[in-house]
Amino acid sequence: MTDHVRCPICLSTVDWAQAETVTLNADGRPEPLVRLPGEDDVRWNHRRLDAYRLCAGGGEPHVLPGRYGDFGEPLVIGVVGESAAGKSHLLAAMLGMLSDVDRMARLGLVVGGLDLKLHQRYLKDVVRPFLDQGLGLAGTPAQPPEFTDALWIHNSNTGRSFAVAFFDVSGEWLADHDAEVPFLGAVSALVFVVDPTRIRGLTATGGSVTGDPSFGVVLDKIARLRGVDGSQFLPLPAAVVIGKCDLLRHHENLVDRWFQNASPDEELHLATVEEESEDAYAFLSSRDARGWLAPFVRCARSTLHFATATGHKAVEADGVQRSPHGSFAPRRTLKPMLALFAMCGVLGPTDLGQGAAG
Ligand SMILES: Nc1nc2c(ncn2[C@@H]2O[C@H](COP(=O)(O)OP(=O)(O)O)[C@@H](O)[C@H]2O)c(=O)[nH]1
Ligand SMILES: [Mg+2]
Ligand SMILES: [Zn+2]
Repeated sequence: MTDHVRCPICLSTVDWAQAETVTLNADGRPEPLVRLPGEDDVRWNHRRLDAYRLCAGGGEPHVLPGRYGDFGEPLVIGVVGESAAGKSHLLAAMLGMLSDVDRMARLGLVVGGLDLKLHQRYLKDVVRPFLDQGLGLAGTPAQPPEFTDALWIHNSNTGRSFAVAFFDVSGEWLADHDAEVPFLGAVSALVFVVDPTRIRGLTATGGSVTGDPSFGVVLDKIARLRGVDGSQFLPLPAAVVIGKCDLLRHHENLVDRWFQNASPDEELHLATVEEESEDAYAFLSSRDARGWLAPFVRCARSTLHFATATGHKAVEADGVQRSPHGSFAPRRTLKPMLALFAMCGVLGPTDLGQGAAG
């Protein structure tokens, strides 16, 4: 157990052993949860299933998942990109893949919810309607970043467990609240989502040639926060994902080859990450989209990927986005997350490429 855990909501350090155990009442307010005299482990553990830990670090008291600090320094993964880049759909697809017990087992991983209520609600309200019923996700409200989901991940090859929290940041919020994104001070790794529809000339004649402004905002802020604004590299792993690749396929050889003969098992095979990164780098450079390479250039360790969260364009009826085929079919969304896991130590170096052999 770590002594102190950095709260990603307010950035204060929480003395984990001392942090008060609470539950949330019907109004969402924290109420202390105390062990009754003589209460045995079975009952106490049961009552603690939905428990949180209180962070009294300043401002409104807020809570962290009950086991957030139980496994060493938690991993905080943020998803960055301008509004409508495809962050929420990509994250939902990634978390859907991480809930695939069989695939995870082939990597030696056991994955579960850290905050069980939040995890179940996210799967039920977001991931399943998206993957099973083909319902698009509503736009992320412009509000401070919140935990989208928090997972407990155990690697049975290394015997290590991790708490992993995911943050989905509203693009509008980031643009207007430059100074108010505290979770960046606690972030351990980032997923940068490149939206090809914003790159001039790729899917339409309009678009930008200078890159996604939110990338620069986040990179500069992290450089400041870490006190490394003078150095060349940021000590932060990053996966840069060229999303919405369904809109690019069939025109672009460098993209197509990653979707053509790739079986679902190939996604578990990390040995191709370097080659995919080279192709994605070559693709963006050759299409005057070097601006989107900023995270790759500035982060000390980074990978580049091609992915599609929906597999095809959604159709809109009565204000609701639906899949024309009844379900969305994400492709290559797991690999960027696995690459990040490898960079963060969740997957050991010996896990790289192991899935393909299983
Ligand atoms: N064609 C296509 N559209 C996508 C994909 N992912 C997201 N979109 C669309 O892009 C829009 C914005 O997606 P969203 O995830 O809400 O973006 P966010 O604001 O970055 O969270 C929505 O209309 C989605 O249907 C994809 O993989 N392919
Ligand atoms: Mg969103
Ligand atoms: Zn806090």
